[in-house]
Amino acid sequence: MRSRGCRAWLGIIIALLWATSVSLLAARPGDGNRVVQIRFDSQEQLAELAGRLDVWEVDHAAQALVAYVSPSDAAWLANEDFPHSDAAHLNTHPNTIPGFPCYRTVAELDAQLHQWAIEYAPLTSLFTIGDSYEGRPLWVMRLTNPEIGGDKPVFFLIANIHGRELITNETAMQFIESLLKHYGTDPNVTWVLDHHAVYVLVTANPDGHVKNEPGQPWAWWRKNTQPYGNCGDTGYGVDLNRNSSFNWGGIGASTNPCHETYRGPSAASEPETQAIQDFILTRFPDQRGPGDDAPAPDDATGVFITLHSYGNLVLWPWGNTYTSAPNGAQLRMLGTKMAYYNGYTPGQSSTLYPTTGATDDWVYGELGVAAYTFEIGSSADGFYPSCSRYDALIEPNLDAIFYAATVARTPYITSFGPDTVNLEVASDTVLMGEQIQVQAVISDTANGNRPIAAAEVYVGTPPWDGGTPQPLLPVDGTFDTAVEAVWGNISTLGVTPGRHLVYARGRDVDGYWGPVSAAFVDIVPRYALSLEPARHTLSGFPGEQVTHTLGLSNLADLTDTITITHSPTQWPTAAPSTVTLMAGESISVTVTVTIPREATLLILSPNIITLTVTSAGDPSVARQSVLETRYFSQTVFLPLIVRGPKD
Ligand code: 0X9
Ligand code: ZN
Repeated sequence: MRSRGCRAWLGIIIALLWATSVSLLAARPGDGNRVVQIRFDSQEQLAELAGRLDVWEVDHAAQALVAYVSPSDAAWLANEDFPHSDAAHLNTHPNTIPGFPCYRTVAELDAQLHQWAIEYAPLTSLFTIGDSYEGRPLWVMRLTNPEIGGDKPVFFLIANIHGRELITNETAMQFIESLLKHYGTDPNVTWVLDHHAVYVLVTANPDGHVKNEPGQPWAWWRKNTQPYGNCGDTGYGVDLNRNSSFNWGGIGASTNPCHETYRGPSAASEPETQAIQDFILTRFPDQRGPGDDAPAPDDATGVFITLHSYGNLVLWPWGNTYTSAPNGAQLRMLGTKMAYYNGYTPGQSSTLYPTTGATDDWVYGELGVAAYTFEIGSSADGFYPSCSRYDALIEPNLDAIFYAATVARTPYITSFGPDTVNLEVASDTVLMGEQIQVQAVISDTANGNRPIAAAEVYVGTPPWDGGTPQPLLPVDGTFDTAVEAVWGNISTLGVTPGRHLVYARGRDVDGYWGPVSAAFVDIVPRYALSLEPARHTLSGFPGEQVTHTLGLSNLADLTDTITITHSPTQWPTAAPSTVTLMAGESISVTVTVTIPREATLLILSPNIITLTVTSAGDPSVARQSVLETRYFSQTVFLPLIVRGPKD
């Protein structure tokens, strides 16, 4: 574990030394800042612009970008002969945040997380992974069913690395809420939280978020708030998406503390970066060798997504080079799958513009974990989308994020496999040992339309826990197309009564199994009995016979012969030994106990027996009742005689 304190001090010292040398160059964003459109001629020019400016949009086809520039940036653009003009289509005078009630403040986000942590315990746990520069806790919520153990694959979602990207916090919150609200009722949410561990850091840059909260005049605050240079009131801070320690300090990151892409004085100089990196190191194994071209193995585990806005993009490493990452084809496959769900444009992040020190590059570069950036929303939405756009922006992302969570066990394999959709079991309840009719559609339409080759289903125990597969067959008789309707009559032999998940999945011709899709089924015992009451006490005088009367019912749809036994008895006891009941029939069972005459003399204990009724149809189906017989002794009334009128 790295020492945060030492690094912070080292960072400040370096910053002080360094700031004196660069302060004359420093742009000072503030009054006079403009949103401009800039034309570029080459990738090199794009990289140069993105390395210095706060780039909001890139239109590669038109070779133009939109950036937020300070007067000194504008002077530099003029000096460097970059044609630029005011970007008139952007609304630079929007309402205040109070006019945007759909965006919660950091305080409101934290309060909601705390409420969920209580309301949904033990499915949730909430903890801090460190503090921001200004001392705000970085809250991470863990969502998983703790009653199911084992090594759970990890999916980690973070949002709001950039303070002004307000829709990202809300997306993370809606994702949490959709899991909490649907656990136990939606079978897919249920299996994911049963078998995977989901972590969400809703506000990675709370100080930057708070800067945006007062509304007009907009802060457009992107960075954290740790000041390093002489940047005035508005231009300071470190771009946390340039501060990560993998390939830190190269292309697409500024050395100027007043620039919006300032990389910080050293790799992971910022407390937010350190907290996130340290936490991630505890959650994911290191699965990649040290070289830039060392791939993680195909069965590498874990998925990480960092939410940004805007651009309608799904991006993956590398960010610093156009060369594809060693797991490039695999990162592309999962990225393209997620883009299928949210409708965004998938691509390697450097194709937007080159960057170094981005969070996703660190997660993949350091550990080999599949890591992605989503840029939520279009240029018309900007950083403060109208609240009327809230649902439209968030909902498709919930599907994309949830997909990522479903493949977290082996994303580089599972994302290649087809999806199982419309899984249905013919009936929610199935008699134990009887077959379940299952049908589903296996679809490779989001995976390049490769033909489906197989499908299978598991009852109760999923594939990764050693469950037994049962085949599903193509409805049209042959597996040969990219979309196949499948069906099967599935055995439930050996599955215990109760509520279970049924897991189905498909495999394509290249041998990749896709993620499972689940449905609930209640296995009900074929034979069922009820015996009432569960406990019965009677008293009588020594020498008397007392009769316990119980209600016995055959709850099954079949005739059943029921054996009646009881545990050893001290006193003579008479009970029927078998009884045959028609389906649904009820009778009274009488158990007669004779109280010994000498009970008082010998001071006998009460006679307690356990009566057991057992189904002959299914000997595992049994019910019990405890019958207690007591006796009245002559001394029983004495206390009443010797007591005074009132105690
Ligand atoms: O520049 C950024 O940090 C991201 N865009 S944003 O508008 N949200 O600021 C894009 C980063 C792309 N690079 C990597 N993800 N590596
Ligand atoms: Zn961002």
